[in-house]
Amino acid sequence: MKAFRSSVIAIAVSGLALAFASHPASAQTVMRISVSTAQNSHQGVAIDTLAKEIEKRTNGRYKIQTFYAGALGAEREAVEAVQLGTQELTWTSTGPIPNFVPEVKILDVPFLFRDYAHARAVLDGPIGQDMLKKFESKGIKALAWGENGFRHMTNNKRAINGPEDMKGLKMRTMENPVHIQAYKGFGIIPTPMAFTEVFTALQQGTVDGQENPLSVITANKFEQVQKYLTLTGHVYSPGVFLMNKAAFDKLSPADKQAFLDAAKVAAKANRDRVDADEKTAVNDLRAKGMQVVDKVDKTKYQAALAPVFTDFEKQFGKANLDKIKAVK
Ligand code: EAX
Repeated sequence: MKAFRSSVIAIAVSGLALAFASHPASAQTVMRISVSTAQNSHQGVAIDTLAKEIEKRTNGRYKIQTFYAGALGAEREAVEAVQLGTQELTWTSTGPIPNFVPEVKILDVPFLFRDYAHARAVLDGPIGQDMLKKFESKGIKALAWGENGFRHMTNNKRAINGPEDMKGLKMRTMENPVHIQAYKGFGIIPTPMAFTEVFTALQQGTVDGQENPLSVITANKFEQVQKYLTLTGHVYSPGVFLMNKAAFDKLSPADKQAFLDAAKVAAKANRDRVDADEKTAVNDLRAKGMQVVDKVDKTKYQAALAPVFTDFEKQFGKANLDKIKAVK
């Protein structure tokens, strides 16, 4: 019985060896991708869809392992790892990107985009597509723009009914110089920190508040540690699918196309989930006890940033800002 079993195993093993020897192309390459929020979120949908589409389009020759909630590190570490090639792929917000690709900074300017349709048109059009190319000289292949969403203010101190109510609030911000400069303009005390530390910082009162899109607020259950939400929509937060450039360059032309096509499908799924979250999140957060200010006069918030905008026009060029604003 024992002898029989081992000969069956021996046949199976030699059959397997033969299969690999005669079809070397059937060997599987495993790659890793990460996001900073939970799997059940627009970011989880983004990388789950990318993994599924790449596997499908390469007949399983590429297997993408997915990691959620900063399991491989926060966004900045993930971008560094992709640049070094210790991790092949990541989905990140543009929070940490200015430190790697300064040209992308302009997208983080507050009140630059009117609405989701405008932001998506800019990113999918020549301006956004040219920007994706800027990653290449930094050792990164940007596969496609994804989406994080329009950011809103939450805090534990008071309802924000106008820009004056933000004065003196200690708010966690992304490690993004454009955001930090703008939020100082609001009178906020910015405390940059990695996303993976935010929930605990809010819980322990290290900061009074934070700002993030509805999709991020709900996926991370910030309603458990934040009382007030105001729908300021003060800045659009892009997402982007990144890959180590050397790993991308090693792909065959057909596989390169498969990865790029997969990223397009994943970006659409990512945006569709943001759209779905936008429809349900406010009711959901109210039901869970958050006090939500949803009537917001955005012109007041913009006016509060007038001196900052003067500086942004110098930094980025008024013509460049106008070019983005003019996209229909
Ligand atoms: O997952 O760091 C942040 O606030 C970003 O929005 C991040 O993508 C959240």
